[in-house]
Amino acid sequence: EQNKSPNAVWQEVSVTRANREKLHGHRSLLVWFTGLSGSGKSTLVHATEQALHARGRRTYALDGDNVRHGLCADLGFSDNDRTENIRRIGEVANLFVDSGAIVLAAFISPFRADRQKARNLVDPGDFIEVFCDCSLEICEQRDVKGLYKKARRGEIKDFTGISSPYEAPIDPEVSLNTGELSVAECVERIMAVVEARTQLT
Ligand code: PPS
Repeated sequence: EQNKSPNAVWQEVSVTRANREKLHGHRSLLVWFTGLSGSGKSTLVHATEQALHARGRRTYALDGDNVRHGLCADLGFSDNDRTENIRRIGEVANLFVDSGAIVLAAFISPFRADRQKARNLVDPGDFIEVFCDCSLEICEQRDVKGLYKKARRGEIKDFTGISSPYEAPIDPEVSLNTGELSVAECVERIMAVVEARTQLT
């Protein structure tokens, strides 16, 4: 990315991420949920956030539909706009990680290279990719928002899985068959990985 503010100097901080993590009693982390529309990303983000919150963890959830009303309101669903969407979200998520929060991000994020860039923004080990692995058939059958029907009718162009690609993760930290597992089972698996990674040493 071209930096258009070459004269902006980096301001050193006096309260660090490590200070904040100590105050919170746990490490911060970025948990990145990826999958087709209707694969359960938002449901799992919110259920996991509740479980973490109940244990006294500092959390923050970033969700596709919400972010697209503000931070990314100027972006659509072309390949370039999706890349820019994920770039901005990665940067924002990184700031929240620095604030000491366990960040839960729910975005289709269909391109492997874009997810890799988000991963590279945080320290190694501070990124957990959760693949919400649900077949297109099941997502389309559920069609919670009626978007697949519209996409099939040609009323939405560039729709993921129909007229725009989805590149599945190759080696995600957590892979969940969300077409078969219950929400509780999924949350249990996510929590096991998240809780292990957020222990302060
Ligand atoms: S991306 O690809 O990561 O930039 O997408 P994201 O920001 O997660 O936004 C996905 C939600 O936008 C709605 N929507 C679409 N999805 C896919 N393709 C097209 N063309 C599209 N148009 C609108 C849809 O509600 C997605 O929400 P989820 O929660 O994934 O179903």
